[in-house]
Amino acid sequence: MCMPKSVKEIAGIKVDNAMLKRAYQEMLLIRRFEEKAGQLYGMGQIGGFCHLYIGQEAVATGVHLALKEGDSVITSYRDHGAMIVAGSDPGVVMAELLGRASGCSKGKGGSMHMFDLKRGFYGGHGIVGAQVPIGTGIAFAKKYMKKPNICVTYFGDGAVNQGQVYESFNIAKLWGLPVLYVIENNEYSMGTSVARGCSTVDLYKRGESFGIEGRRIDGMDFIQVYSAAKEAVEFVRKNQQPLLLEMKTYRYRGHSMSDPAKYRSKEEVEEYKQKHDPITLLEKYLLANKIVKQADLDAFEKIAIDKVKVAVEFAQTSPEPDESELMTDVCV
Ligand SMILES: Cc1ncc(C[n+]2csc(CCOP(=O)(O)OP(=O)(O)O)c2C)c(N)n1
Ligand SMILES: [Mg+2]
Repeated sequence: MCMPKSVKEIAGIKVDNAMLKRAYQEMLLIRRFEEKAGQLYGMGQIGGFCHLYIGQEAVATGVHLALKEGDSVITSYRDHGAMIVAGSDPGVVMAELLGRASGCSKGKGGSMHMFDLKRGFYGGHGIVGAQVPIGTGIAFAKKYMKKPNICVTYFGDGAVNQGQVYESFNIAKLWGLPVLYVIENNEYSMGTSVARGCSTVDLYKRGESFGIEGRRIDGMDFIQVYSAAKEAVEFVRKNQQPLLLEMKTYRYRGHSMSDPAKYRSKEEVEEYKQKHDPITLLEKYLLANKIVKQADLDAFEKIAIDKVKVAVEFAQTSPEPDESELMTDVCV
């Protein structure tokens, strides 16, 4: 069958030009948003913890674009990117960071506790690995209610050594739950490299003894991420079985905003930025395949910057939560 010119087949998965352009814009928006968040943190406008997603944009973007209406997502505290690509208003995300009442968690959750249930986003979890059984439970709910949906459950290379991850794997396989586990292997768990903290470093094999298949993907390359995610999401949905993807990625900034950065060299970070940056890689692909012109890229840049500006203005002009909210929405 002849494919329309704007649709390319990559490893059996069709990726159209509109999707590629959208992905580029989503990643750019996350990057500019996170850069601004880092700046505002430095100015003292954001309190508490703040874990930036810079460098990892292709993962949340590629996986999200492979989902369909009604699917759910749950992740760790490094959650701003997943919120933005889920379609949450960047203003509401920024307001949460600034602790304002108009934030997605009414300004009381902050960076680590973003939620947007309307868009199937279940957080934002500060306890390493805690989202894994919850995501598995969400997948159980989909199955129990006979919904044609799945739950994507992200966790880091540091979370792979937590016991609750393996309890979840067991139940997910035993009960045939529609959960896609995505390990975001950004090479470090705070200041501990995968090699220092993990007895086995092929993290995609961690589900094997439970009968869960796994694949390792270049998480810096949007097209690879999207293609793998599309295939995986359809497998999980159709077969009602869990699956594991290990996304090899990298974070450019510190673990959080207070990071002495003594555990890796400047050269290592620079190498990723120069050779593997997800936005630059897709940009080169778009230009080389004449999907966009430089003028389009300039326009995308302006759109992203303007959206972040509007988000910041919204956040900064929103009031802080009222004192009467001090004991609401919290477990006491
Ligand atoms: C159960 C638990 N242990 C320790 C911590 C402290 N802690 C916060 S983040 C983190 C590192 C997790 O690394 P990883 O899973 O690789 O995620 P990344 O930060 O790289 O996204 C640790 C140990 C915690 N929050 N929860
Ligand atoms: Mg990590």
